Amino acid sequence: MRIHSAEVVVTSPGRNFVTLRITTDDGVTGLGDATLNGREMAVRSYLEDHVVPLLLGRDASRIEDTWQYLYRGAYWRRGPVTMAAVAAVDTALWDIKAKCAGMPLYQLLGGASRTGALAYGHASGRDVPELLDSVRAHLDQGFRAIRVQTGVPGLGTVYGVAASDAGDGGRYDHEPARRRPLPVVETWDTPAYLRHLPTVFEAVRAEFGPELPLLHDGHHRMTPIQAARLGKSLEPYDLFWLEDATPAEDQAALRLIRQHTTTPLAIGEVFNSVHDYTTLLGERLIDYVRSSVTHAGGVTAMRKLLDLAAVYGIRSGLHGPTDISPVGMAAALHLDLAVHNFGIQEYMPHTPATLEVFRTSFRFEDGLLHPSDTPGLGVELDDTAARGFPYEPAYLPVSRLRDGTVHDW
Ligand code: EZ4
Ligand code: CO
Repeated sequence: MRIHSAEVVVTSPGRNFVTLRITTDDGVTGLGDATLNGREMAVRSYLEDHVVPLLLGRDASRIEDTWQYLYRGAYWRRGPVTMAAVAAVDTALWDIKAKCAGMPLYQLLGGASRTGALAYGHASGRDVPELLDSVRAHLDQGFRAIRVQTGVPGLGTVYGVAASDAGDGGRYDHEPARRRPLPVVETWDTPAYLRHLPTVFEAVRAEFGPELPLLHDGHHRMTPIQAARLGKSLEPYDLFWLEDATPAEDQAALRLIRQHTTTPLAIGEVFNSVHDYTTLLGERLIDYVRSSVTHAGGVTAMRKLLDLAAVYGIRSGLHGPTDISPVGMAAALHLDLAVHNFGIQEYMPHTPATLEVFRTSFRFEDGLLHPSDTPGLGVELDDTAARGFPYEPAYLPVSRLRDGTVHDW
């Protein structure tokens, strides 16, 4: 079974997605997600100009060999653009292999280890009353674990907080509301955030009790000692995890945080290689691995990363924002179901327009996600619908401190 063709589809049903479709000479198709928020066209070029020509005529069944060929063969290895491209090829080939086997992908990964993947939803509010309403709305939607983000007194728009409660329980999805060809600038103040956040968690625990798993994303804003202090001050509220407390590329920073707090730590959504994790895993400096199939080199690489994490008792918490396409989400769900060291899965439901383009079969029931038993990944792309949503340049925001200094967003 040879690869007959491969094409890149860029579509923007409310936000941009990059998808690779590989077709074999006997007409089997596979999809892979290559979406890199704000750098979509770089991945499209990498695939179209440098990868697709290498794929034509290759044996579609040789997934590991193709991964190594694209990774080692380029000489210039790692990096988000390269690894999103490699991920898309790898995921599409797994989709093809599972379709040919007539099985859902999770069966090829060892079969189900659980009935479904515990998902967490994104509650947010500009203030505490709005946040509590949003938590309630998410519980009503069936979520059994909740990420908590709020505005900070004195600051305007803050990461993770819905700009308005548009009758949907404060759904956070910053990009579609704020699309423009230049990044917007947000003002940030870490001391104000550190003073405020423990009072938010105190209010949420007082309202919803001790059992509900609560998560929080620090989104790379703190220094190690600030993160250590936040972890300590949140200990009474028993977080499921504190995510991205410090900029992720400084693995050694986690040593300092770990010395001071028992709040569980999660990191890795911006990582693209197992090599980004070696200190973190080997020294047990984190509790959850946050990478996505889309950005970390595909199903093949993510499986290896999770198996290495398992050696150290570290669990998965795969990245699942709306800028992971339904194809990337489905790939995550097959791994979530199969690996022993599953922890939790982030889940931001995609918009109806996105689900018109990507026909999914995964389901969300009683707080758990299941990839379905459709052979392959269980997602198909509707080309006609995709063509109705052309690419629009859109960027993530940029942070500046009150004195104008560029900060981590
Ligand atoms: O900001 O995916 O935990 N989730 C996150 C996301 C990221 C976006 C960046 O494209 O941090 O909301
Ligand atoms: Co995050």
